[in-house]
Order: sequence, then structure tokens, then C-alpha cells
Amino acid sequence: MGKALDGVRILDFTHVQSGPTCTQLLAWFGADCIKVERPGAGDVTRGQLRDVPNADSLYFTMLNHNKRSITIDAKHAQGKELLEGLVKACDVLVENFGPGVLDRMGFTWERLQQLNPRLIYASVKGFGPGPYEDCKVYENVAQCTGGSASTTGFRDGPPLVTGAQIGDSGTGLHLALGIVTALYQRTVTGKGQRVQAAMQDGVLNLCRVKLRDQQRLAHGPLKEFSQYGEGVAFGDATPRAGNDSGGGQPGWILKCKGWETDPNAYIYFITQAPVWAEICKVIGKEEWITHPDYAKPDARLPRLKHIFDTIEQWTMTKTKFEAMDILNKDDIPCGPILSMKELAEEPSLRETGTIVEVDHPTRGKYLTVGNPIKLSDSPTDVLRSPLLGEHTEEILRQVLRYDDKKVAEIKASGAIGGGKPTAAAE
Ligand code: CAO
Repeated sequence: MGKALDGVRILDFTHVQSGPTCTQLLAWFGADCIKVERPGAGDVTRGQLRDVPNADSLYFTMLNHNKRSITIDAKHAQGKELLEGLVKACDVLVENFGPGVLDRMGFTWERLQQLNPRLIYASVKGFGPGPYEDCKVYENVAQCTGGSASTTGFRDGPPLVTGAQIGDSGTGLHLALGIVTALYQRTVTGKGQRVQAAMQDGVLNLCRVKLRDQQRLAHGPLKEFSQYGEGVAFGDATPRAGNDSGGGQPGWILKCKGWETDPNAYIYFITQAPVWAEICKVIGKEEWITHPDYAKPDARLPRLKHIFDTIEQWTMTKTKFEAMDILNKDDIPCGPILSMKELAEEPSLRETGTIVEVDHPTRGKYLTVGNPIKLSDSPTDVLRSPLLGEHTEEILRQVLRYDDKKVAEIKASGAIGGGKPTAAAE
């Protein structure tokens, strides 16, 4: 079966996480993704957080499947010439260098348009235009500057970053959507365009409910926050919500059987209004079904802590999976806290390709996430990440149509660092 992006060629000038997330997705959808790396070193993540000596790290492999790797010294005159050839041969250039890096290499947007007017030029930066546009940014900086950290954690604790990589992978996702949208518009206009996704903007987009709450504060306390029921006054900014659901149906994380020794023996429990009677029956509080303090959602809001403490007395008598089974029979929304170990071992996620096992020539078998977006007519086959420079010669010959003489000339120039697959440098 063909792939949705068959025929689309990407010049992948990305590194670390945000950009590679984007190009890996496009590669999973069938784009030919040519990753340009610095000779002898490559993407810095090849050597970061290594678990197997002299093998590409999981950090790198899990973000660079289905790509080809070419090594080019972008600061070398002949390296620039190669890059110009690739710009002409590609549909999309994706990069997430620090601000101004690509311009310093000589590839301004104006120059790129001269080289290839159909090129889509897509970038991730930490910030959009404004006071911080020249700043370098990593994941947690984006979480802090995009509104996530100030609204995550407990009221009496410091701001908290989350394990979900909303700054890097989140912005990579935003950028991928921008790219396919620009490709679609190009089918009508015949022209490329710039696509920019700032990590601060991406995080804020994902935190929009917190901006909603910021504005609701002007009209009174946020009654669905447990601090309301606890009589704690609100300040002038959206507070940290602990495990409050943040939506119209209150929820909280509750202990389950074994919580004393298992850090993940918990369940997320939502007191959804339509199933309130079922909740009361399950926990043995049938009197709450009609009691004026509990019968209606508004009456429950000031009592959320007491309600969840009471439900927890029941959840603590069940394992998280037993509780899930019982509650689901009554359509009560809930979810066990699943550890990475449990997810890695979950057979249904293997069956759907959400988690896949990949074999790699230098590191052996490992687990990775597959494509979370499933297309019925464009299945994803997860292929191992390339070794550094593994496809350098192949790309010179196949994409740039260089003959033996030209390849030898380029090799001798030092612009591609020898062109032989190498283990990544530390
Ligand atoms: N050949 C020659 N030089 C190369 C090269 C190649 N193939 N590839 C990269 N380089 C050079 C660049 O030219 C640049 O050199 P100059 O600074 O002299 O122009 C340098 O390597 C890379 O610069 P950088 O600023 O991108 O890299 P860094 O490690 O200093 O910073 C990061 C990393 C992520 C903070 C920065 O790239 C950034 O802010 N990116 C945008 C935001 C982003 O995506 N952040 C998320 C990263 S994932 O957590």
C-alpha cells in the first residue's frame, strides 16, 4: 500500500527533539526524509543519555526512525553547494536551530526562495517575534514560559514541569500540521511558504483552558477547583490545580489497594454528573443520591474534598485494575495510573503499533513509540534510525545525481567527512 506523503522530500536540518519529532511523523506518513548532520558528530542526541556504549542512544533512535542520514559540513564551501542542490531537490526544509543559525549559514528565506520557489521552509524556535526572539530554548523553558508550569503542581508547592514533552514534541506536532497545510496550499498556488511554530505559542495553545480560567477569575472564584471548597482565596492569576480535573466534571487521583508500597497504585476518578447515582451505589453511599448537599453538581462543589476522601475509602479496598473494571461497568469515567513499565508490557498497545520493537545494528532490539496517528490507507512501518552518514553517498548519487568522479571530488574536499557510516561521537 502507498503512503500519504509518497513523493514528498524533506530536507531535515533538525536536531534534539522538537524538529525531529516533526520530521519523524512526516517520514512515518511516507515522506523521504533526508537528515543533514555534521560530519563526525551528528545530532548531539546520538551521544546523550547513552545506555549502550558506542551505539546511538535511545534519545536519538526514538526520534529519527524512517529517515536517511547524510553528513555535510554546512560551513564548508562545497558543503554549501551540496545543500543548495538539496534545497532545489526538496519540497520542505525543516530546522530547529538556534535563532539566526540558518541565516549565518547563508540560507536566508530570501535565498531559499531564489533557490526553490516551491520550497516550504519550516522552523521551530523558542519564541515568536518579541523580546525573547533571540533566545535558545529547551523543553522545560518552554513549559515555564508557555503557562504550563505556573498552573501545574500543588497550591502549596513550587511550579512544576510535566513529563509530557509538550514544548518539544508538542511543537513538533504543530509544525507538522503547518507543513502539510502548506503542502496542500501549494497544490493550488504552486508556491512554497514559511511555516513557523514557536514553543511558547505551542505550549500556550495546549494550556488554553488555563487562559480560560484566568478570565473567569474576574467574575468570581473558580468553583470547580478544590481550593474553593477548602475556603482558600484565589489570587489574581490561574492557580495550580493539583489533580483537579480542570473541566466541568470534577476529578481527583485516589489511592488504590497497595498504594503504601506501589507508587502507581492510584486511579483517576471523575464524578461525572450523569452517573452520580451509580457512583453513590458503588461506594455504598446511596443516601447521597437524593441528599440536598450531594444530589446536584453545584451542591457538591464546596464538598469535593470530602466526597473524594469518601470515594477513596472505597478505591483503597480495590486494586486500580479491579476498580477500573467495576467502575466501567457503570460507565463511570476513570483511569488507572499506568507506569512506563506497565505501558511497555501492554499487549494491546503492541497490537495497534502504538508501541513497537525495532532492531538496530549496533544496539540490538529496543522498544519505541509508533505513530499515534493511524491512517486507514497509509499504514506506518517503523524502520530503524540511520547510522551517522549511512546514506551520504546514496543521496549524492540518487538525489543530486552525482557520478563517481563528482562523488570522489566531494569526498576529497572534506565537505562530507569521508562519507563512511560512523558511530556517533561522544
Ligand atoms: N555543519 C556545520 N555546522 C553545523 C551543522 C553542520 N551540518 N549543523 C549545525 N551546525 C552549527 C550551526 O551552524 C551553529 O553554529 P553557529 O552558532 O556558529 O552559527 C551550531 O552548529 C548549532 O547552533 P544551535 O544554536 O542550533 O545549537 P545549540 O546546541 O547551541 O543550541 C538549541 C541548541 C536546541 C538550544 C537551539 O538549537 C535552539 O534554541 N533551537 C530552537 C528551539 C528548539 O528547537 N528547542 C528544542 C530543542 S529540543 O529540546
